Amino acid sequence: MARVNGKKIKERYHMLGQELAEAGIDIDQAKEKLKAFEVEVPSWVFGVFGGGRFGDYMPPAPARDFHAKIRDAAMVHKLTGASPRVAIHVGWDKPEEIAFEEVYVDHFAEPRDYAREQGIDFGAVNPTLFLTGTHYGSLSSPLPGVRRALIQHCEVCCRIAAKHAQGLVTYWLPDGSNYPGQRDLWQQEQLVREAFRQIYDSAPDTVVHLIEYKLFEPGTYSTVIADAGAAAAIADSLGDRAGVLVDMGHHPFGVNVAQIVARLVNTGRPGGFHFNTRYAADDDHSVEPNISMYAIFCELIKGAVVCAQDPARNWAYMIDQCSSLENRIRAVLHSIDSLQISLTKALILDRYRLEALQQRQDIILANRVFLDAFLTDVRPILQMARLEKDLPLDPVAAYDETGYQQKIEQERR
Ligand code: PSV
Ligand code: MN
Repeated sequence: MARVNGKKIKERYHMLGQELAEAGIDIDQAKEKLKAFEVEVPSWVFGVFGGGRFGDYMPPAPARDFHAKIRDAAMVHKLTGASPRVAIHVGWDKPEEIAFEEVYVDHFAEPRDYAREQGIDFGAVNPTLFLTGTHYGSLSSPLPGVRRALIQHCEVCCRIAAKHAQGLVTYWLPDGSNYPGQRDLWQQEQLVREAFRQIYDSAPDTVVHLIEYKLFEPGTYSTVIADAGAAAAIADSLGDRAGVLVDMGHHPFGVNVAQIVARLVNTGRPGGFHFNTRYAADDDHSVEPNISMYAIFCELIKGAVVCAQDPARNWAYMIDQCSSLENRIRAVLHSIDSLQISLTKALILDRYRLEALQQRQDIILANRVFLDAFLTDVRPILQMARLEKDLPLDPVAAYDETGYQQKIEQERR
């Protein structure tokens, strides 16, 4: 965003407001909803990972311990005012503590307090089901000892979530197979269901469980929870406090994610969304304000699970991106900016007009009305919201001015 002063922003906001008022759209209402939007950032996006066949390149200054990840997440919130929670990955954030026993629960009190001192809190709790011993799978491992240990790990995570976070646990399983015949597919599914049953039944009843699906990884032939239907079937079998977690990157190309969202919202179950851009049929890239993101927000708004009047109805939102080449903090700030743009576009959609056209099966006009909002430059609304919240107008540019990057590059050499 170009540098503009407060007076200019107000003028632009006013002009856009007048234009949209003619279509019956209340720009102030859109702005207030936008201000209420919150998205979590994951601790792991700031941490040490990368490497592979191109060597060990990592963007400079990865956070090397849990506290550093928390400070990076707090910096993101300071600049955006929109990410007041950091999602944690038990066993990854503190690799020395995989947390198989009850005693670990209170080990998370100290970092939680540290997060609060930095101005943020803990969000979703992620068990780590893909570390040592899980090369044949996690909750469906053929090794009963591995299954037992990981079920206990999930149980501990549920207690951490209930006691030190928001009561939300999100699960991603690396379970699948590489060749036909390698595993009994029926048995794998059964084992996963039994494990979830045990975890759900033993969890404090304030805990909400979201099950994430992914087309592949690491299994290249089969994946136990490969799609929304598989995740939903498990969630349905558990109870009201279980739902599906959609990750934008986890679908084959061409899959209509907005439609999946519509279907899931319509079930009335809890849900969540991990944002990124699906370029690689995986979850690597920062969010861009593209048509898919806009269409997804349109469904979330229709279902009143984003910026809801009753925040308890909101789905759980998190950015999940890998940032293997780009500066991580900048990349996350860019994603939040992109999400806010997409959300704002969806907030100014002329729904009444669209519904009328849908009723009449007016294919082209309905599409044009849908695109009207998408093609509108909504940045005056976003800038006005930031101005009112005393936030930098461009979080990415503001980050570069903080000197934080230079500081961490020195400290984390
Ligand atoms: C693996 O694909 C993954 O990126 C999932 O999306 C999880 O949400 C994340 O890792 C953390 O386990
Ligand atoms: Mn994810």
